[in-house]
Amino acid sequence: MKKRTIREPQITQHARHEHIRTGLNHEAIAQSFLDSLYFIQGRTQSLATRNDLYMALAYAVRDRLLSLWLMDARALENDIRADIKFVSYLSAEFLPGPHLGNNLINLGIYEETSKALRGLGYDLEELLGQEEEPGLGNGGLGRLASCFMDSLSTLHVPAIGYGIRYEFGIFDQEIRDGWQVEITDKWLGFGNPWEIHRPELSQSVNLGGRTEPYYDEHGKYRVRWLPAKVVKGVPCDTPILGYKSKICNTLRLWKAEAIESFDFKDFNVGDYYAAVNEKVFSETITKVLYPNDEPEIGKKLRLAQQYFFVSCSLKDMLRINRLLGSRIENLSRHFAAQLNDTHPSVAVAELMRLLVDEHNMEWEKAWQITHDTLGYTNHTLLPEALEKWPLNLFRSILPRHIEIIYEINRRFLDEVRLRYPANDEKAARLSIIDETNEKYVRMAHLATIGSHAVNGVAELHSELLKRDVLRDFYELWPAKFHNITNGVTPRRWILLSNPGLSSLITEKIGERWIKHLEDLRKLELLADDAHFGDKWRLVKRDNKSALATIIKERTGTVIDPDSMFDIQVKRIHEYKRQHLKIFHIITLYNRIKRDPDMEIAPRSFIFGGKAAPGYFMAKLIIKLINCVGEVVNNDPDVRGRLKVAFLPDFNVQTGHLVYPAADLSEQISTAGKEASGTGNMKFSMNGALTIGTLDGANIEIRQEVGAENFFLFGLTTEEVFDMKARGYNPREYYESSASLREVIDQINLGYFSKEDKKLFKPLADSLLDRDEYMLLADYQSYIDCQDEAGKAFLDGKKWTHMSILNVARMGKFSSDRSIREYCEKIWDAKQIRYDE
Ligand code: NBG
Repeated sequence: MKKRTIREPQITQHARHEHIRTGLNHEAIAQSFLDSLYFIQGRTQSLATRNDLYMALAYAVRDRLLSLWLMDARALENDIRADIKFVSYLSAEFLPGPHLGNNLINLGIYEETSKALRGLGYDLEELLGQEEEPGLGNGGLGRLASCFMDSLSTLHVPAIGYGIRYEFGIFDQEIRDGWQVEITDKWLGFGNPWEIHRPELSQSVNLGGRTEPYYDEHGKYRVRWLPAKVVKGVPCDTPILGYKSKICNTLRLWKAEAIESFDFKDFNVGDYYAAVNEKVFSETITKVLYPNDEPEIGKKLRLAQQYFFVSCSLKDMLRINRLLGSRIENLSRHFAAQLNDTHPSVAVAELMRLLVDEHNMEWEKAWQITHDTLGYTNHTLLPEALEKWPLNLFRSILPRHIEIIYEINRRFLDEVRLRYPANDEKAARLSIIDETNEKYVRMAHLATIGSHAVNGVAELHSELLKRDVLRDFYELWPAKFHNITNGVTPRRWILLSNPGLSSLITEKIGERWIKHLEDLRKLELLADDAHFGDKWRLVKRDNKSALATIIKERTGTVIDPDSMFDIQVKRIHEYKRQHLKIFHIITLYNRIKRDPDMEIAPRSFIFGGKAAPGYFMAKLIIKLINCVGEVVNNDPDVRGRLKVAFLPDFNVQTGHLVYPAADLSEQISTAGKEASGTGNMKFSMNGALTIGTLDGANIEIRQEVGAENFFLFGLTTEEVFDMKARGYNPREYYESSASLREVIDQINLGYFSKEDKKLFKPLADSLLDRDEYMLLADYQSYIDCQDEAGKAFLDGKKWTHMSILNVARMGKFSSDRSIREYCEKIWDAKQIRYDE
C-alpha cells in the first residue's frame, strides 16, 4: 500500500469539526479518518499498520453512526416516550459478520469512502479484509438474530439485541492432513472499534447458594436468595444501523466481571488470592461460546452463561421501563421480549423472581406480565437438541429459580388435570420436570408455558411442532402457536456481497428492491432477454473467479470457473448429510472411471462448515471429504471434469464470497430435520438453483420459484415417518443397488484412505446398521436428480433463465417480511414514523 507523506490532521473550528465527524462526502470522511488515526490510534500515516488504518476508518464510520444513535436516544426521551415499544431480542448467539462494509452500505457512503481512501493512497477493500468478524454464534440461529437486527433498524422498529460478549467466539477452523483443527478465536485481539462499554449500566447477578423464607415488615411470607457468588455484568454496546434509515438500534452484549466489593470482603480478611480466584471465576462466565450440537448435559457453565445474560437483560429492561416513566405493571406495553430458542428461557423464572421477590408483586399479576411480555421461537425438532438440565445441577446454580419453576409447574399441572382429569400420562408428558429417569428441567416446556406466543421458523417446522414436539401444548392452547418463516437481509446478502448482481438489478428495476425485496419480481420480464442473460452470466462468472482465487489461495486446489459450482456450506452434521453429497461425487467418479469418454457437465464440488469439536462423526465426514478430494483431484482420468474442495473456516465473511458464486445449492437434509435453513435463501437470492428435499424452508422456496426451477428429490417427512415406523432396513438398499454398494464398499474398505483402511469404517457401519438420516433410502433419487441438474447446466441459456426466475421470486425471504410478521402477530410493535 502506498504511503503518503506525513500529513498532520488539521485542527478545525467547531462548526467544521461537526461536519468532519458526521459529514458524508469524501473530504469529510478523509479528514475524519486522518483525525481518528492521529487522535485515537495515536499514529501518523508513516507509522500506521494496516490495523491502525482499519481502526481509524472504523472510528470515522462509527462517528457517523453515533450521531444517529444519539438522535434516536433524544427522540426516545421526548415525543414518543408514552407509547414506544421496544423489541428485546434475547439470544445467546449473534453472528453480525464484519461491520465496516455493512455500515458503509447502510450509511450510503461506500463509494465516497473508497474515494476518500484512494485519495490518501489506500485501498478500501484491503482495509475491509483486516476486520476480524465477531463469531458469537454457531450458525444459522445466530446469523438469523443478526439479520433480524438489520431488519428491525431498517424498518424503524426500536429494538435491543441482548446477548453475551464471548471473549472467544466460534473457533477458527484449519484443515491439517484433512482433519479439522480448532484454533481459538481472537476477535478481540486487535481491539474492537465498534463497541462502547457502559460500566455505569452494569448489573449484578447472583449464582448458587440457598434460599431462606422470612416474613417482611407487613407480615407477608417472602423468600430471599442468599447467593454463593455475585458477578457483575457490564454492557458492551454496538450500534446497529439499518439501511439508509434514521434509526440506529443497539446490540447490547454482557461481559462478566468481578464485583469489586466482593473482592474487598476477602481481601479484608487477608485472603487476597481467594479474591483473585473470585475474579477469575467471574470472568469465566463469558469466556467462551459453546457448540450447539454436542451433548451438553452437565455443562454447568453454560447454564450460568444463559442465566447471566438473561438476568442482566431483564433488569436492564426494567430500568429502561422506569426511565420511560412507566410502571412495572406496564412492562409488556413497552417491551416485547423474544426468546431465541430455549437458551434464554430461564427468563420465565427470572422475570417472575424479579417481580415477586424483588418487587413484591402478587404471583398472579407477575405471571400475567411475564406471559404478556415473552414470546418463544423454537429452532429445532431434533430431540437431542431440545435443552434439558439435570435438576440437581439446575438447583445448585439457581436454587430460587427451581422453587419458582416448581410453583409454575404446580399451577400449570392443576390446570392440566382440570382439563384432562385422571390422565397422569398426559400430565407427565406436559410437566416442566421430566421424571422418566433422572429428573430434568425441560426448557422448551418452561418457555412454552411462560410465553404468550410460540412460533416455528418455516411452515413445515411449525406444523411438526404442533403435531409432534409440542403436540400436547398445541392441544391445550392452539391459538398460541404461529409460524413465521425465516428470512435473510438482502442488504448484506445481496447488496454488500454481490455488488455485480446488485448493480445489474438496480440498472433495470431501480433500487427500491433493497428495502422492498418483492420488487425483484420485475426481473421476471427479463428472464428471456438474451442481452440481460449475457450480463447475468458474466456477473456469475466473475463471482466464480473470485471464489476460485480464494480456494486456490487457501487450499491449493485449482478449480475452473467455467465448471458448475456445486456448493454445500453449513454446519457439518449427519442430518444435513454432507456424506450424501460425497456419495454423489464418488458415484460420478466411478462412472467416469468406467467410461472415461462419457459426457458430463464439469463440476466443482465445494464444501464449507465447522463441526462441533466433540462430534466425532462430523469430524470424520470432513476428513472423508478431503480424502475423496485427494483421490479425485489427482486422478488424471477425471481431470477437467470433477474437482473437490473444502474451503476452511466458513464464516460470514467467506459467505460473502460463496453464495454469489454458486450455480447449484445443496439443501439435502432428511425431510423433517432442518427447521428452516437460511443458507438456502442466500444461495437462491444470488441466482443459484437449489437441489433439495421437501424440508424446512426449501418447501416454500420451491413454491415461490416454481417447481420447474427447483431440483426436488427424496422422501417426504411422511414417508420418513412411515418407513421408520415399519422398520427401516438400510441394508436392503445396499443389497439392491450396485452403484450404492460400490460407493459404500469403497469408503468402508479404505479406497480413499489407503494408509488406514479402517478409517471410515465407523461411518459405513453406522449407515449400514442404522442410517438414522436415511441416506441409503434417498440415494437413488438424489443421483437421478443430480443427473437432471447436470444435464440442465449444459444448456446455459435455460439455466440462466431459471437462475433469473429464482432471484425474481425470492421477495418473500427478506428478513424484513419476517420482522413485519413478528411485529404483527407476536410483538404488537410498531415502526416509528419519521417525517422525511
Ligand atoms: C437452526 C436450524 C436451522 C434454522 C436456524 C434459524 C438451531 C438450534 N437451529 O434450520 O437448525 O434455519 O436455526 O432458525 O441452531
